[in-house]
Amino acid sequence: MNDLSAFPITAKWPASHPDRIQLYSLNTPNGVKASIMLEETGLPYEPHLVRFDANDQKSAEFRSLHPYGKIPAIIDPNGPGGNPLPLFESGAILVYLADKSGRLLARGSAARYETLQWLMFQMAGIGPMFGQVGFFHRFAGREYEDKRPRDRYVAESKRLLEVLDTRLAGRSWIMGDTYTIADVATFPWVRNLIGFYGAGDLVGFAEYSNVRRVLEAFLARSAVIRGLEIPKAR
Ligand SMILES: N[C@@H](CCC(=O)N[C@@H](CS)C(=O)NCC(=O)O)C(=O)O
Repeated sequence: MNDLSAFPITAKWPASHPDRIQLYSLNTPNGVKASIMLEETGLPYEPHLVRFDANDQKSAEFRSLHPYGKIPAIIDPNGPGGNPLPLFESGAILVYLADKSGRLLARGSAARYETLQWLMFQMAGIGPMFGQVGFFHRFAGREYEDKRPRDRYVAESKRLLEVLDTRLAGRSWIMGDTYTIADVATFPWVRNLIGFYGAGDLVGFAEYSNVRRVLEAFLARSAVIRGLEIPKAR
């Protein structure tokens, strides 16, 4: 029997299945990276909804697991050495789940590091830049008269999309024939940019035909279809 009571987050989000990976998340582009990965791997998990409309992410219980107060975060009751492993940052979670399951990330070969390179490209480039486009185009920043901040993030996002489009030319996925955690990290953000943020025209999305093609293939995967709805705000 796994005991997770040492983790204060379990007081606010009790574990009904403490033997399973505990996922604390919401179905945002960073959140769904974790749920899609869990669905892809088939690892047993229990999702917990972190409501932004209730500021759950800022609660003391949540910040006991993630001091920055951002989703996603997990606890694996059976981490390395059989000890519970708490983890935040979606990139770290993807690498951990890939290693635990033996899926979606090569071991001990150049392909591993190339996959991590593209994962970092998402974490450090695509996520932050697309996110700022969202702020300045869709959320509070859209009221700002000065459009230079928005234009800067749009220009950076176009650079990133150009790089991604070139990479995907003649490839099924970022790593070629193999679907990896780099795809799981990247395509929820592309979907969000043109969907929820409504920035498709702004970034000239129609020009990036390879990105469009691979996004479509990604969104057709059954694990992706399920993961995009977990955990959904009710
Ligand atoms: N680098 C972090 C970013 C996480 C992040 O920005 N999460 C957003 C949702 S997509 C969040 O929790 N926002 C709530 C807040 O900032 O209060 C990761 O990839 O896990």
